[in-house]
Amino acid sequence: MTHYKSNLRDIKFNLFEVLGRGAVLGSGPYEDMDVETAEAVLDEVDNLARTKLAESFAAADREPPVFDPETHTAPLPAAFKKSFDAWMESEFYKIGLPAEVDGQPAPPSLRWAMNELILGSNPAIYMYASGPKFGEMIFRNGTERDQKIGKLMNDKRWVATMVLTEPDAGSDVGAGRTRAIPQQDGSWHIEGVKRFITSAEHDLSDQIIHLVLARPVGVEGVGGPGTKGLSLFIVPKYEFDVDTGDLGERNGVYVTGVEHKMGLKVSNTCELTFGADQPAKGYLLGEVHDGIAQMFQVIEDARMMVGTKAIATLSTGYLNALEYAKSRVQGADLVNNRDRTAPRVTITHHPDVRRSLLTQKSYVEGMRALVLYTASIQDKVALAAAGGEPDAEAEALNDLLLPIVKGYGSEKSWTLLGTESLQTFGGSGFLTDYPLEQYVRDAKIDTLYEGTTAIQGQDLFFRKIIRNQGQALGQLQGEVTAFLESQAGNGQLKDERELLAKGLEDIEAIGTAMASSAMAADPRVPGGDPRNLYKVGLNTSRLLFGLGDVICAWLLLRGAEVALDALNGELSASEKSFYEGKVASARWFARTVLPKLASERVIAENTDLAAMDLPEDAF
Ligand code: ST9
Ligand code: FAD
Repeated sequence: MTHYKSNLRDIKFNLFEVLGRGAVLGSGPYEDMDVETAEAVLDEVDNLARTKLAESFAAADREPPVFDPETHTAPLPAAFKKSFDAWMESEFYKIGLPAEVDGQPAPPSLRWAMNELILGSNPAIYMYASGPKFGEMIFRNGTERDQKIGKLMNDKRWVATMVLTEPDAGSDVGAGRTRAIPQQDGSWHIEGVKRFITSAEHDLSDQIIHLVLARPVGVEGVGGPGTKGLSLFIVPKYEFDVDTGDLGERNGVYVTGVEHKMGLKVSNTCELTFGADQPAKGYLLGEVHDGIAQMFQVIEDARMMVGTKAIATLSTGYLNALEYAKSRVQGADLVNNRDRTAPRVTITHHPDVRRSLLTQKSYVEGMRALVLYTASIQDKVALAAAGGEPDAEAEALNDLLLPIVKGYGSEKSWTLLGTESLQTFGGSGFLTDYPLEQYVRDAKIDTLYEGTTAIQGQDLFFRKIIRNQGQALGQLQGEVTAFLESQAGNGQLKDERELLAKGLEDIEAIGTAMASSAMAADPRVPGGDPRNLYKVGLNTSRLLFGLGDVICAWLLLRGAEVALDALNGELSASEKSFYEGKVASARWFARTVLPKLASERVIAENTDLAAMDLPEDAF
């Protein structure tokens, strides 16, 4: 028995019963991946995740890698390497990679369903194992040379990194100072120090490919200020032959420190120094200066990964809490609590524990539905691209959903893991005997990296709503409204649909208040004052969380409709319980989460500038 408790039944429910993924499997670009194969893949990955992958989760936390400054190395614990090898040897990491890099094409929805299982059981494995996925990105954007590199990254199982952050450039990536100096032979020398780089040193593969944002110097027309002046370079740990992958000289990029962290300790977070004692040779990706846009292809995938990781952790946190609650006997039933001789009961009998368990269950299921719904939109994007006619609407909807998956998913998961899942264990939750304390420590990072929650909120409002002129949001509103106007649930979800309608109205009002403030900040309009933009900034996280709540409620109710239908048929006892649980989650979420949006609306509509007017000394 390992720490990891998966919920494959709910994953399959979303994929096949709610989102109808059967329609995309087994045809077109996914001809070789039919429903039966996809289910078998999920079963096997689930089994692997619960056993070999999860086995080293705690051990690797207790004895994390140690950095040796003499050799610039930070080898990983043997137990973790065993888990990592089990994953790589299974070759499931190839699922979802295109055929061009020797992958096994599959719809993104299957890939993210599978990813939940790895990210829930041992998330660092996923990170070290994503080199081939980086290879896809290099292949997609590259010259012939780069395409060979992209393919080698899969064939040789090389590990890769994304290298943006510097000591003075975190959220503000455009403040980066790392330089790239052009060389006669067409390569570049990279100089500078990057910070917090995941997977930049380890002993899992003989090569590491760093994808580095740096500012070219001395070349006319490129290398200006901000993010737009950054270009993307492939910087290998070792020089190599692009045809054979044979390694050559050590390149001048060295890890000069590994951070001591609160959690996710087996994932090495490194300071990376370029060109200190010897040149760090780099190759411009695609031979075009388009660094930030190229890097965002990686970031988008990584933001989806972080949200999925967070939600996967909450899921196993909840299932561990549920198991504990079913066996922990403490106190008498509330209705007998004046009777000192009343029998003691398991804590699942206490209303407050039930409140907590249902809160965990409904958020987990709502957010899993959010991840897989977003992945199903990515299926649309991928299918349209494969057919040669990009689907701009689906792309914009995916863009809109990504900050919600990442920002809402990570904040809700990390908070609930602490306030509800760990809490269910009482004092035992604080001990290392149970996985909860590690889950809380490991999940906190999800609100920080790949853009903090504040950045996700701003991305949502300014880029995904305002810049998109509300089109993707309108598309989503249309879908929710269509559901509201349907007879979903055949009368059995009437109250919940009303709550959803009110929630939708409240979130629309929050968005409208923010849009009005944004307009009132325009100095070109009469009375326009740029300071009104602060009112928007005071509400971007509120909008992120509120919209997340509405989307999760909608998806949960869609699931409840499917479950109610299923409950009309002949079912085994366990299936009956499963579907009853689905209806209960949706009802609970609608009744306990959505009404809170009314107060969020009042706060948003009454936002003033008091917080911004307050002198710093008064804080
Ligand atoms: C990190 C890694 O934290 C942690 C875990 C690592 C684990 C690695 C392993 C797993 C990864 C697996 C990946 C596999 C690869 C998959 C590939 C797929 C095949 N969407 O608004 P502007 C672009 S890493 C798309 O003016 P500022 C766009 O080009 C560190 N693009 O921004 C835009 O131009 P335009 C993570 C976007 O004011 C341009 O940027 N660090 C988006 O200049 C400029 O935009 C962070 O995440 C978007 N949402 O800069 C930094 N947004 O407008 C967080 C921007 O013309 N900070 N672009 O289209 C931010 O995101 C800032 O808002 C900022 C601001 C840097 C963008
Ligand atoms: P800051 O940007 O200094 O932010 C500090 C606080 O201010 C935050 O609360 C933030 O939300 C807020 N804030 C900042 N700017 C604004 C704003 N404009 N509006 C509102 N609030 C704002 N980076 C990589 O390049 N590659 C990696 O592989 C990588 N892996 C990482 C792994 C770990 C374990 C960690 C801790 C970090 C990693 N990072 C990586 C860096 C990570 O992406 C950054 O830490 C993150 O983007 C935040 O930057 P920062 O830490 O400098 O915080």
